[in-house]
Amino acid sequence: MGFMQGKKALVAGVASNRSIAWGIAKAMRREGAEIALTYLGDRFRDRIKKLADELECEIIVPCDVRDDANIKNTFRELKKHWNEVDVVVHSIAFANKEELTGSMFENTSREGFNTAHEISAYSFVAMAREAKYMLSSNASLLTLSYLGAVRSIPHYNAMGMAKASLEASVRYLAADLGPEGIRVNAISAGPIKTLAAKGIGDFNLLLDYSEKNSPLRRNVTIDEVGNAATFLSSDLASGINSEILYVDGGYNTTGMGIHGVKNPGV
Ligand code: 0WD
Repeated sequence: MGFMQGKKALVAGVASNRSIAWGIAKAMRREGAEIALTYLGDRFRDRIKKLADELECEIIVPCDVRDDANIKNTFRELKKHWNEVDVVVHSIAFANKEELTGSMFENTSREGFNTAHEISAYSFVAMAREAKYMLSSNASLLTLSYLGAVRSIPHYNAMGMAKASLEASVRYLAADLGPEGIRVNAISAGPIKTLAAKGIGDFNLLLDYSEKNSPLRRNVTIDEVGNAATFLSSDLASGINSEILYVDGGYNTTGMGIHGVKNPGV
């Protein structure tokens, strides 16, 4: 019997079978959880339906987190199937591709800054607020961050600032919801080739550099992030709250890369 047996988990942010959210949904299902998925819009529906079938997941709800009514509707739909929800996973981020390149100083517009923060950080708070009335007494909320929140990473730009805000929101949500037994954590994942990651300038260089310089000398997989997310969202992690857990092979703890990059002209 898996250690998520009896848990009900809503996973938001599956865009393809390469998504980190997909790694998380698969791992939670393997450990016995029932899964519900949200998808961004009609364009994704058929793809998500196929993936949902693989997890015997019957609840798929459209949700564009830019719209409060969409978020409200997600939990209204969920309530038709489940009385309570034990786990909410937020694996969503967006920034304008044109601004995920070059320097942050020169290439961050007011609109681009706002968009990145609204979709990648505020949406976690908005989802937590709407989820609240359905959360079980020892529920867990989880979001996905990246090292760019706490270090400058070439081309990550406004997304780095949005991730800093997201990590702060983990701490504030944890403080607000902790008294009710609800835990709020983030996983800061190492770089993984997904649809969203392709939008980041020179992402292949970043992958190559972290593979060569992480203590494990390799990048992590969505399955490894999925396993860590499953642990964090389960009762095995009942004492872990307001934490940013790095799943990056130890890369964030290194002070100096020992291998160069293929093209050092970043
Ligand atoms: O290297 C990486 N891939 C890392 C990703 C390293 C560390 C963290 N992360 C984070 C991302 O910043 C994000 O928060 O993990 C989370 C998941 O990202 P992912 O799995 O890398 O990317 P992807 O498979 O593209 O899923 C992100 C999805 C969107 O995909 P697209 O490709 O359509 O942008 O976020 C969703 C969408 O499904 N999304 C939205 N969902 C609802 N409303 C919205 C929106 N407005 N915008 C994007």
